Amino acid sequence: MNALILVDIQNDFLPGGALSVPRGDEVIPVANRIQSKFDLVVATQDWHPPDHGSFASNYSGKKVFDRVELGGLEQILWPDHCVQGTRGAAFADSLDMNRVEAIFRKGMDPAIDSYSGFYDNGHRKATGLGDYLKGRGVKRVSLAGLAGDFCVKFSILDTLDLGFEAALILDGVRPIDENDFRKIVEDLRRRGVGIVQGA
Ligand code: VGL
Ligand code: ZN
Repeated sequence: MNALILVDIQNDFLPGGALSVPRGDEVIPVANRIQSKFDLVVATQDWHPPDHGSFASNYSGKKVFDRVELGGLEQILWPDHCVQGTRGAAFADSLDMNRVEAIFRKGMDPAIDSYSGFYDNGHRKATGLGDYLKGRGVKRVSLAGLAGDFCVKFSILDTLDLGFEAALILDGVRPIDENDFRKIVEDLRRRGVGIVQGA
């Protein structure tokens, strides 16, 4: 079984969104086109309460991209994004969701962030995605979505930790920081991740 995970393809990560990823909209046609190549398609959804501890707005005297401690871990502060029930948290309008069999939400606990679709950043609680994929007999997991240097990166690292083969669909990903992402891709390649083109 080959699975595709569509990572956080949500309005707030698109141009014009609250935490926009440069050219983030360009992942959508790729995500739509490649789905037919997979036996199983799932999606992750960043889904924060308004009082989430990763939002700079919830601290006095802190601004976006400052760092604080959250859940015993270093936390980058973000603009308010993907707030539960808002349009920013919804999947991109043009993203084809018909073949998506399950959606795994993350980031609900105000006291810890969750970049990976599998676990929170402290690896304390699982979302259920790993067990779901194992239960479906998945061996190889391919990932596309946003943002390449955060949620896609940490989801791929957990994919490997859980013993799946992993592939990064390079043209189906956009990062917040291009320079960071180039290094991340090289690191993932060294760890055995397949770096592939979806197109
Ligand atoms: C993400 C920062 C904060 C992501 C989510 O989806 O990459 N990045 N929350
Ligand atoms: Zn978030």
